[in-house]
Amino acid sequence: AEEVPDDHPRHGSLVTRHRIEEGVEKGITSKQGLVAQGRGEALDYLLGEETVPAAERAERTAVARTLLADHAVVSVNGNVAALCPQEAVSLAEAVGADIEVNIFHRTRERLEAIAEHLREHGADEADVALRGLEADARIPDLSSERAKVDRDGIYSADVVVVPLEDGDRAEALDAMGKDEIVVDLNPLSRSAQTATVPVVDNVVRAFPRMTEYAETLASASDDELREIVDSFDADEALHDAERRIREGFGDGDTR
Ligand code: PTJ
Repeated sequence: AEEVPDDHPRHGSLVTRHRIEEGVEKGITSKQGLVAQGRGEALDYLLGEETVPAAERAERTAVARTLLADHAVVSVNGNVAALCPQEAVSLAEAVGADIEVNIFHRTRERLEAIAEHLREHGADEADVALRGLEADARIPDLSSERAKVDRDGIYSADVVVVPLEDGDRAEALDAMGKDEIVVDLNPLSRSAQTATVPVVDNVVRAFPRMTEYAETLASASDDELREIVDSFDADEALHDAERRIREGFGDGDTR
């Protein structure tokens, strides 16, 4: 990839963009993934490209909920695999979750390319089950290809971490009674609105921070974890994030 100068004012955003481009070239990311990335970038710009306090609270809560889970799965699509494969593996390992490749624009080649990319980024050495290739179960009442899941993975999980989700699957997983941790820069998206814990942050910042929380909360008791989960207010977190985005346009507050 082209070099991005370290002192470029939009360094982070350009590096991320290159990763997505490379993802498309390697057959990991779908072309629609480029469009999703553009939408995400615009929102991230308005958020100041930083983890806002509401997202920090959500990330800590998300980790507490995941540590309490019987069976948690981190769902990985073509964008997440290109942007932060290693960070996805580290998070799954830190919270004791599986990783499942689950994609909207589904082809066998892309599923395998993503799985291989994850293996190259630590999924092999880590104590993490890599799922999604069996596709021996279906999420009920969901017509998209994302309905195809592993019986021992997303199908039987009680908590699913879903970054860059599409709204239909978020609603279908919710209807199955699962708790969903959605990482999405758009607080108005149906997936963020459906989430048990909506994390309005860029996945490249959210995953490493969640892994840090997993380390600090590793010794917490179940009661302490439950207290964190119970005191979280999803609507408030969404409102706070939305307010930050409005402030990004400069109406009212000066930043
Ligand atoms: O790999 P596939 O086939 O599963 O396809 C993945 C995409 C992302 C293309 C597919 O799920 C899709 O079309 O998603 P949407 O409906 O475009 O939704 C993506 C959401 O993620 C939007 O609300 C974006 O603002 C948001 N988003 C984009 N990039 C990031 C992000 N959120 C967090 N971190 C990002 N880096």
